[in-house]
Parts: sequence; structure tokens; C-alpha cells
Amino acid sequence: MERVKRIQAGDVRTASRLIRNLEDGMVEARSTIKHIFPLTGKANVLGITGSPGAGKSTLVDGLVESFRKKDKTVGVLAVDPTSPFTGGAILGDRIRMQRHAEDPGVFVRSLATRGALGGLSRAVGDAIHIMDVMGKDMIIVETVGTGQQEVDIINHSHTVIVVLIPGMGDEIQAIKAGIMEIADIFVINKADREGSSKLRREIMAMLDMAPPTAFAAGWRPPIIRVENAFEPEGFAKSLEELTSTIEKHYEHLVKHDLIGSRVRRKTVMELNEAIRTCILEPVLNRLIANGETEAMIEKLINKESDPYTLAEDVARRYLKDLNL
Ligand SMILES: Nc1nc2c(ncn2[C@@H]2O[C@H](COP(=O)(O)OP(=O)(O)OP(=O)(O)O)[C@@H](O)[C@H]2O)c(=O)[nH]1
Ligand SMILES: [Mg+2]
Repeated sequence: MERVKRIQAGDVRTASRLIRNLEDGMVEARSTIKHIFPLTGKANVLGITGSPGAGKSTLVDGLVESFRKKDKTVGVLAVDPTSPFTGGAILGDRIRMQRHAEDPGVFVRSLATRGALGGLSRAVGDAIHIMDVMGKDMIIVETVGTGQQEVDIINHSHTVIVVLIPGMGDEIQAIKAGIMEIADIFVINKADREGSSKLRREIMAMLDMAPPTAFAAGWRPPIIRVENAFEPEGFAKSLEELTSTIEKHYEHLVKHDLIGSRVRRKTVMELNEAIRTCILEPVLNRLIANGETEAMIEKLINKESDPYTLAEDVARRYLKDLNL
């Protein structure tokens, strides 16, 4: 397939168009992924998550530079699950990342949720495949860590970095709500700020409470302080420590044969997403198109039926083999 060859050659325009089409849910674009899939699995995927404004993009920008210095090619995927509210942030990222725009070793894209059905995790998985086949050594996925969907997105990664900043009381609460379990490395960002030692103690206390089984083959997530991004010397030093910790984590995965379980975690999700895409979405779209959704909502509001009865009826009509 010509398109696959162009992507393998690192063609930015072809890759960008394909990512956009996948994001829009174009069925035709999926056929390219079918051809690409067997070629994937070479890149090291790094997930970065944390609350809005935690300095993730600034950190990613620094990481890109560090990896480029080591002669690694980099793909960056900025994911914005709440685009109507933070669309501006992605614009800011674009401007910031422009200093890498001239570098053919760097490919930056952003993804946003389209349509009510979501599918963002699927689009992220596909975009990672594309960057992988383009030959990017490192793929960095940035997402705002707030809900389950973000946790799913981050599960596409080999290494997950959770970015926290001092002075936000609810930080630890937020990580307890699911992000904590997936962190391989904690970053205390803007560490020049007041409260960074307290935050460090809180993370340590939280890790102390975790059962030993929470740490895969004994990897207790290290906590890295990243100094003020506006003080280049300290920031560069912090980034050096962070990149070497990322490398150590990857070595740990390899040494303890854990890459396989990460790949499995990602594969389970991908399969679920694909089934959702190929079964649930067409059914929901059909129901919307023929007006049934509206009719069902009316029925529910008027208490003429209940969600389970209606859903079972839909399943009976569309999924005959389920024997409901
Ligand atoms: N004081 C200080 N400000 C920083 C630091 N790093 C980033 N910032 C600022 O914090 C703001 C948010 O930074 P971003 O890197 O866009 O943060 P983000 O987490 O990517 O934000 P979203 O993608 O919108 O969630 C920007 O105004 C940055 O200039 C830092 O180390 N110290
Ligand atoms: Mg950002």
C-alpha cells in the first residue's frame, strides 16, 4: 500500500492526514491501520499526565530536547479530552513546540475528542501506531489526568509519569482516584515553589501504604524534583535526571520481562476499543439516525420503560447471536 510506504518513510503530510481522518472516525482510514499494525511495536511510549497547568507541556518540550541530544527521534501526542474548555492550551502547545518544527526528527500532533461517543483512547492508540511506523524512537503522550478515560489513554505507555505541583491541596486526592496506580515515576514540577518538600513527603507516605505487590518486580516509583523551567541550568539538570530515570525504568521492564505485560495491557484496551468502534458505535449511530434514541429517551422520562428493557430490545434486534 502506497500510503503505508509513505508513512514508513516518515512523510509528515500523509501521517497527519491519516491521524486526522482516524480522529474523525473515518472508516476508510481504518484500513490503513490494518496494514500498519503488523509493523508496530518498536517505539518506546512515554505517558505524561497531571492536572491542568501542571507544566506538562513545558516538561515535554524539555524532554524532546533531551532525547534529540541523544539522537533519538521523537513523536509527541498532546491529548485534550476536554477540548471545548482548554482548546487554548493546545494552541499554546503548538506555538511552544514550534521551535522543534524545523527538526525532521520531531513530529508533534494534538488530538481532541470528537463527537459524543468518545473514542479518544482508540484515536490515541492509532496515532501511536502511526508514529511508531514513521520510525520515531520515543513517543510522548501528554494528557490531563482527571478521569477514567485519561487513565485508559495513559495505559498505552511503557512508562507513565505523573506530574504534580506543590501547593495544590487536592493533588494527592486526585492521584488516589486512579492515577496513582499507574505511575512509574512521579515528577514534582515547579519544585522551586513553596510546599515541594511537603508534597514529596505526602507521595512517600502514600507509597509506603501501598502493598508490595503494587510495585512491579520491586519498582517503587521514584520522585523527581524538576526545578523552575525558567531557570535553564537547574531545569536542564532536572531533565537529565528525569531522562535517565525513564531509561532506568525501561531497563527494569526489559530485565524483569515486564514489557510483555505492558503490551498485553495495551492490547486488551485496543481490542475493547475496536469492538466498541465496530459494534456499539454503528448501533448507536443507527438509533440516532432513525430517531429511535429520541423515542427511547421520551419513554424513559415518562417512565414507560426502563434502560435495561430498552437496551435488551436493541441487543435482541441487532445482535442476534446473543440469545437474549
Ligand atoms: N513558575 C513556573 N511556571 C511554570 C513552570 N513550568 C511551566 N510553567 C508555566 O505554567 C503554565 C502552564 O504550563 P504548561 O506547560 O502549558 O502546563 P500543562 O500542564 O501542559 O497545561 P495543560 O496542557 O493546559 O494542562 C505556563 O504558563 C508555563 O509557562 C515552572 O517550572 N515554574
Ligand atoms: Mg499542555
